Amino acid sequence: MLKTNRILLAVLFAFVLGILSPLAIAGGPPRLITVIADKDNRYKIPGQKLPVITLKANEVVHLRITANKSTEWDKDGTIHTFTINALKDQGWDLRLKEGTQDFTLVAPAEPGSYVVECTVKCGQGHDDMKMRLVVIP
Ligand SMILES: [Cu+2]
Repeated sequence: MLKTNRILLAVLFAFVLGILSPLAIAGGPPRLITVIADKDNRYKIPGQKLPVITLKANEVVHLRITANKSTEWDKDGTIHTFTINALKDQGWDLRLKEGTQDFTLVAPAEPGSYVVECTVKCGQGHDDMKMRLVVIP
C-alpha cells in the first residue's frame, strides 16, 4: 500500500513538473509576433520602426505573417519567404502565400544576430528584403 502511494506520488510529481517546467523556461505561454511581408518587398512589424524580432534562446514563438503580393512570385504561388539560412533545418524557412498564416517556431539555442531574408524573387527591392532576428541568452 505504502509502495503504491509512493509510486502515485512520483507519477503526480512528474506530471506537475512536466506541465510547469516548459512554462517556467519560456516565462509563460508563447508570444505572438505579427509580421508583414509587404507588397513593397519589405518586412514590417506593426508598431515598430525597424523590423527586428528579439527572442530568448530556445523560446517558443508564434509568428503571424501576412504576405502581400508584389510584382513577381514563384510558380508554386509563393509570394515571399521568411528564411534564415543558418536555421533552415530548424524550420526557419517559411514559404508564404498571399494572406495571413500562423507558424510556431523555436528560437535557436545559440544567441546572436540572424538575418531573415526572402528567397523568392518578388520584384524590385527583393535583394534588400531582409530583417533581423536577435537571440539573447
Ligand atoms: Cu523577395
